[in-house]
Amino acid sequence: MEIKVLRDILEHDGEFARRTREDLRGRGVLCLNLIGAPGSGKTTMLRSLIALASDRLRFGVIIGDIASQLDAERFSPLGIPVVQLNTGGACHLSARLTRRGFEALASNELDVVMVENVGNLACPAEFDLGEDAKLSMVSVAEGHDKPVKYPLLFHQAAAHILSKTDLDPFVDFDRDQYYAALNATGHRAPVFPICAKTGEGLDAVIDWIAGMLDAKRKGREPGLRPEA
Ligand SMILES: Nc1nc2c(ncn2[C@@H]2O[C@H](COP(=O)(O)OP(=O)(O)OP(=O)(O)O)[C@@H](O)[C@H]2O)c(=O)[nH]1
Ligand SMILES: [Mg+2]
Repeated sequence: MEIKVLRDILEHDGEFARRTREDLRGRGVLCLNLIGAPGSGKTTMLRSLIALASDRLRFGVIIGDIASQLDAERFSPLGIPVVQLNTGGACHLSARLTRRGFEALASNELDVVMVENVGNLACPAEFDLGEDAKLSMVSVAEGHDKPVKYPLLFHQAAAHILSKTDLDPFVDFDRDQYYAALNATGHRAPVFPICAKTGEGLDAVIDWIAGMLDAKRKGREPGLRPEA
């Protein structure tokens, strides 16, 4: 019974994801779904990256959290369109809820919508929101073993952000082991080490996003998502 209910929810949610994907394709907007643990640095990176790319790309942001508007408020100085979604307890964004965010952004001329999912490496990976690609984020403070423990996300993601590299000297994160763990998931994606505090590494992420947008607008969408 429980399995049937879950299947119904996922099938129904899939319809919202399909509609969102169609809308975004029609508008030529790229959507990236950023997934990482609580405190891994998602909002900090988005703020720094969007500020740095402001002369190249028009961003909108959808933030998912269980509660509060705190993250959305952090974008106020940037003057970009931001929507805060609260799941009220669910550990991931659903396509149905996220669609409300896309609808709220629809009146803006945008190039890229960044979705910050609810913080964790497990549940959000299970849900298609209609995005073009998922991004994984792990901070060096979390440990190099995360791809081993949460393989689905790392297998699916079209790029991997390794954040808080300024903390490298203070933690025992082993990059070789991180890359080995990533490779074991069968991922086919670039890795971007970044420090959102100093901006180090963000230019490469922006170039990658611009390339993804260009590919989408040229109709090369199927290459954006790894096969299941
Ligand atoms: N040292 C260092 N700290 C960082 C960096 N990026 C973010 N932080 C800090 O990490 C903490 C969490 O950052 P957030 O950006 O709020 O993390 P988040 O992933 O959005 O967190 P949730 O929304 O709660 O899931 C904050 O205190 C940030 O200042 C970084 O590059 N270096
Ligand atoms: Mg956040």
